[in-house]
Amino acid sequence: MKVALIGLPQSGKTMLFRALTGVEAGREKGGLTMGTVKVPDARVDRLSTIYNPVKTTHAAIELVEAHAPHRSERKANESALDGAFLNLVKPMDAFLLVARAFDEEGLSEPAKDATAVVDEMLLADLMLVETRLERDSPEQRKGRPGMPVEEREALDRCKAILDDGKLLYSADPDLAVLPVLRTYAFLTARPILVIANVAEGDIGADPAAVLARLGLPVRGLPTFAACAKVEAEIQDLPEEERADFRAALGVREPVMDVAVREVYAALGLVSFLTTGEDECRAWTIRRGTPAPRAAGAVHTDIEKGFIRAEVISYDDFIALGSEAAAKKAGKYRLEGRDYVVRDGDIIHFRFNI
Ligand SMILES: Nc1nc2c(ncn2[C@@H]2O[C@H](COP(=O)(O)OP(=O)(O)O)[C@@H](O)[C@H]2O)c(=O)[nH]1
Ligand SMILES: [Mg+2]
Repeated sequence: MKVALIGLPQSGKTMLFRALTGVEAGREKGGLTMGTVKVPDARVDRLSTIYNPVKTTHAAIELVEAHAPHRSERKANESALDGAFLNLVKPMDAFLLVARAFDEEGLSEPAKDATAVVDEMLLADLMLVETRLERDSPEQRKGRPGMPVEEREALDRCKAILDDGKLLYSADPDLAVLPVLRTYAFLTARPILVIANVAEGDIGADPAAVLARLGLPVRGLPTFAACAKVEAEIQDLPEEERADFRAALGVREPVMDVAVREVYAALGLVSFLTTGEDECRAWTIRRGTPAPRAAGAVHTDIEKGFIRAEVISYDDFIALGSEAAAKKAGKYRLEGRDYVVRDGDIIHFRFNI
């Protein structure tokens, strides 16, 4: 999964990148800063203490900071999202929109800033739809065949939603993932989560009250508050000291946990687990993924040569204490190609190459 940090310049994207990845500077690639967010999962930690494997690997989300042009580099009336930026964020699965809210009372305008960015995204989508529909008009086609009917209908529906000022994903999440629309890579067809980057003084406060004071949420988008600076500083501490610091400062939940949970929820993601003496690991898949495709997350050879999945749910495994005990209790299942993998399944794939 790929998630992009977006937002106006100076909103705290780089600071939040540090807070979410724990690294000072990500890898630079084509105008993007890239890093990984470790998906917190107590189940992996617990399995690791049981199997004592050589390696323990959490699921990971790829995080990218997309540098929009700096405010001072933009001319008046110029879009906050230029063409280069739009192309860079096309491969993303979801967006974390950072809104600056850490200035003295009244100086930050997070609701206005977030709305401005979302409106730019909506406008970019609308322009794309209109261009494509225009090109498909009989006058422009001059006898050449038009686009397939279902594509045309999907685009008409997109146009109606965007004309109405609504985001594609919020208005119709099923339409947003239609295969005929995939090549368009509409920005608003992907979930947008807003993070209000609040001041230190707001850390311990009631989140609902803080958001209400800031005029958030906007456009019904899922929104949470975090202080990127403090969370980044906490990441610099040794792991065993972090919880105490968070408690002392009143941080209710690390921004990493909140962000990962929200991204998982928005994208319908679940994790399955693999165990062994070599490695205990969590893997991310979309809810509803059948066993062979889940195997493909581990290795394409396992998907190709898939025979069966040996499955124990994590809860059964922990309750019964061992694989042998789970087998004896009938909680060890052999599943075929049609089996839909569930969150927390511990799986051994049987395959031949
Ligand atoms: N007080 C405070 N300052 C912050 C916070 N987050 C970012 N900043 C400062 O705001 C400026 C812009 O932050 P940066 O992360 O570079 O923003 P970006 O342009 O969106 O990547 C920097 O000087 C940061 O130190 C925060 O939570 N609190
Ligand atoms: Mg930055």
